[in-house]
Amino acid sequence: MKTSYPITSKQAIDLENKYGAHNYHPLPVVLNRGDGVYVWDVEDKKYYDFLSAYSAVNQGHSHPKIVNAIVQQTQRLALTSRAFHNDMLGKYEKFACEFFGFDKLLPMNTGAEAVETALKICRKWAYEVKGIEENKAEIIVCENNFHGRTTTIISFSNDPVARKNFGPYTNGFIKIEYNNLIALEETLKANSHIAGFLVEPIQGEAGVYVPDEDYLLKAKALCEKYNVLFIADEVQTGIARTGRLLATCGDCSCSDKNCSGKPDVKPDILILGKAISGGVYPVSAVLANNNVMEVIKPGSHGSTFGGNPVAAAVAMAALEVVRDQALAENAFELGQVFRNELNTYIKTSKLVSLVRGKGLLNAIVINDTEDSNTAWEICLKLRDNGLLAKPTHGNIIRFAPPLVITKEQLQDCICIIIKTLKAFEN
Ligand code: IF1
Repeated sequence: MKTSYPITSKQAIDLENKYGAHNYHPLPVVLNRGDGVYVWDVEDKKYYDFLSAYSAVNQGHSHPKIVNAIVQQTQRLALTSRAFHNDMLGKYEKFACEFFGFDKLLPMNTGAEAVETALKICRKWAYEVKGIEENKAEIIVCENNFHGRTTTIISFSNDPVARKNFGPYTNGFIKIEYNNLIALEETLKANSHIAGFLVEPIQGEAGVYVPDEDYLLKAKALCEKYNVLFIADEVQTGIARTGRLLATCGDCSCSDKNCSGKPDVKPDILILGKAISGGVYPVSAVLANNNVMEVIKPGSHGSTFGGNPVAAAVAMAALEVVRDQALAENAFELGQVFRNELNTYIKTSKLVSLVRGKGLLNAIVINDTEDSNTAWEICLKLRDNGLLAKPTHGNIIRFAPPLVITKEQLQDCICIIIKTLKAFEN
């Protein structure tokens, strides 16, 4: 059967409805082309992409350097499995370790796999290095977390839709309030079996919830005090999205010429996904220093596709783009422009109660109940006006454009957003 026939939006949506599992509720728009900050639908209407595939396309759609890397490498050698060496993996591991300041990298494919990998490493470290009695290790996680969709990860989610009827669940997790250092210390003090603390530097799915300024730093200090691994899930916040190379980075080179570019709050285990590939291919990674990563031995973990030569080539190109195009600095500066302009509008608005975020990971909160569909209605109007964004919960809209966006393009987008919001004021 021919698969390259032209198709209307309606036909494409009908096909997905009939033949696809109904695990999503997408905005009704059917895309078939992308370039930089823009995407086009099948009727050739052009949009600004303000989701960036949940921050996977930080480098912009079809970045020529990344596309070139995937094409060249795929033509030469695509997959060997880890039963044999390939000539790209070691180069990539060295590049990424130096880029982020760690001793070792373990390559996987998706964010959830990388989170699972981090949890396994953490438990193994607890038994073999910290000396916790076997099968007794506990990992502290936060309420309203989002770390992926596997059985173990949803076991410690408190989203009823993500969890319900997928039990029995995996044991060994203790949930505490996010951004609450007292709860963290009390839990660490009360329990001698704690192996690690898994945290998102900013909670994305929870609605771009930014913790207090010193939260991560103090949480890391508490982990050190109690000999517990600090595990940062930077799948969404990492790779320049929040105006730093990592959201756990302290000083950015944009504001301080002497900035080392190294994270201030250095995680014991760093989890990366999404934009480490520039969105052209699933690539994820777990980074740690030798004292932690050396618990992993042949046979204890792996993946058919993890560390394949295409992933290695793509990830190196994607990270080079972040560095060479100064995407962290651009996200830092334009993020401030975005929040300033929206704050000016919000002062006069009854509809929008606040804007929050860091760099170009931002969200507005609509003055309505969580189960309302106002945010959805606004996103449909934004679409009509040429900008694609997606609600998280009924009253929050996330705004996360590709980081290659220019100031002029951003100003244009701010106009679209404010014009659209004004139409909902009454
Ligand atoms: C979906 C949100 C974003 C993540 C963090 C691990 C993963 C994710 C911090 C897993 C994935 C996604 C997946 C996406 C929705 C989404 C999301 F709305 F849920 F919060 F990005 F904003 N850690 N996040 O954010 O990575 O296995 O998907 O590669 O459709 O489920 P994955």
